[in-house]
Amino acid sequence: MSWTDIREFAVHLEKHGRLRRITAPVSSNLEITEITDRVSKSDGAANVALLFENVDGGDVPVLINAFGAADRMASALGVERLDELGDRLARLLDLRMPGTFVERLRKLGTLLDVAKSAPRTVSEAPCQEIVETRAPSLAGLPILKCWPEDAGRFITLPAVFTRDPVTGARNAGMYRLQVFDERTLGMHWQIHKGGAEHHRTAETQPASAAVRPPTTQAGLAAATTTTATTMPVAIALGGDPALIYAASAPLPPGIDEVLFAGWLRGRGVEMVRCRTIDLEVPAHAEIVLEGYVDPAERRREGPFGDHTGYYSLAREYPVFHLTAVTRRARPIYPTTIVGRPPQEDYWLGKATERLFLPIMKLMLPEIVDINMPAAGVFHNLVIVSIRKRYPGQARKVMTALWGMGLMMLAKTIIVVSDHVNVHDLSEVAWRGTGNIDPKRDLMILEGPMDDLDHAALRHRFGGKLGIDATEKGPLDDVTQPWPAEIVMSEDVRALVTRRWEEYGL
Ligand SMILES: Cc1cc2nc3c(=O)[nH]c(=O)nc-3n(C[C@H](O)[C@H](O)[C@H](O)COP(=O)(O)O)c2cc1C
Ligand SMILES: [Mn+2]
Repeated sequence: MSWTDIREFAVHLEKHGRLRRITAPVSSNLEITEITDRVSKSDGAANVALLFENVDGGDVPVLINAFGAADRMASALGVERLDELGDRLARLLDLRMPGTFVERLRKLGTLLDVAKSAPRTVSEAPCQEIVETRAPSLAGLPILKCWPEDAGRFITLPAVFTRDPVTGARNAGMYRLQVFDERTLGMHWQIHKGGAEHHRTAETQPASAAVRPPTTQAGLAAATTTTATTMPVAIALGGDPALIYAASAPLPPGIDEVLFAGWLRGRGVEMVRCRTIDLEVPAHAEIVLEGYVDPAERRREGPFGDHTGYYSLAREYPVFHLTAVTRRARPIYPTTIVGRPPQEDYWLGKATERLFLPIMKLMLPEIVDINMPAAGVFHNLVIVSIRKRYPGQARKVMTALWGMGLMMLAKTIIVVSDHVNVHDLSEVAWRGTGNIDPKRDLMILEGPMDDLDHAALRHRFGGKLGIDATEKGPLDDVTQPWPAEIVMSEDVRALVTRRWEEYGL
């Protein structure tokens, strides 16, 4: 099962009672946040996707919380359980691939390709039913102001497309965008991300080697205040859910999110050339913002109520200038809110956790399972279970994880033994505190920290905590005998089960 676009997915959700339409007039200013926050924090049938049909009296409906539960996130990616994805990826990887980890990853790129996942370029696209190049404007889009102290309105569920100015390799990342005015946006790609890497490369490129500046009249007019070294950027809203997810996924640099989305959905994503810049965007997007970033320009972005549950502070970030809006005749505006967990983004992260588990196992075969609980907002808390075979293995796993892609940003890693259910936080707290001697089992070191970590030693750098909460024994040079865990004998359990009725309980 795969989707062509977000509206097809929305129809599917509605048919299964997982989406509700709200026809009452609502405001994009805080009101949608409060409604969505309540819905996304509720359980079961009350947690539904929301389609607000009358926002600010305009005619662009707002779709939110479409991915905000396990079943909807799975269904967005065409499966019933998120674990199926990991299983699929594990099968893809289990070809007794020779070579180092990096070689295997490279091989992964070709495997995805072989699986007929490659994007196709089309010449006509729903996302270009309307093309506005003369006076492109964000006015009329129901972009949310999410929280009271936000610096303004923010686009929160975009796929931001860039190209490496030297190699031409594509990246698609989900980076929020602050509305400065109707044709200027803050570009919040954090320093560790793909878009920022392309941006750094653009900064070091001489003007002649740089990407082409906008070619339309409007684009050229907008570009006159900049140097020729502009970097084309396209922002897609909507499109196939697998691609929206892929933009949020921490793929290794060089692996194309569009190819990956094609693999997820079992057929290549249809892409179309932008009208004012040299980039391609998903043909089935609802709205596309074409434009460019001048590598030399920065502007204060934020504050923004973030997924940590706190406001991320205002900082200098690059600026996006609009050269065209292309869209459907009657677009839907897809968005999300982030804030104190759990919210919709938790489920996008869960999909990544389940999908990337086999890749982590490929590098660290002792890993059994992993959990990044909602309260840990991804980077604060990672719980991992391992089969321990030699001294120091928990520490090896922690340090390896800290060296693996965006896992470098993990603040706390708790390692437990293979039999521990990492998804049972009560069990993790029980064993994790009972099985450690803090003097022996804690490892504190320093490294790169998440951009949003407000408690770090300094911005983007700080301490990390590893906790070896595995059972200790001779392997760990522990001389005291380790006690057995309390378990009732099988015959008594069977007896009591058999006689349960008799007890009248
Ligand atoms: C709703 C949502 C909003 C996000 N906002 C940002 C953001 O503003 N800046 C950022 O760097 N990452 C943000 N992320 C995380 C990135 O999308 C994620 O790290 C992804 O791996 C980036 O793609 P890349 O690895 O190609 O850079 C957000 C994720 C989600 C789910
Ligand atoms: Mn990427």
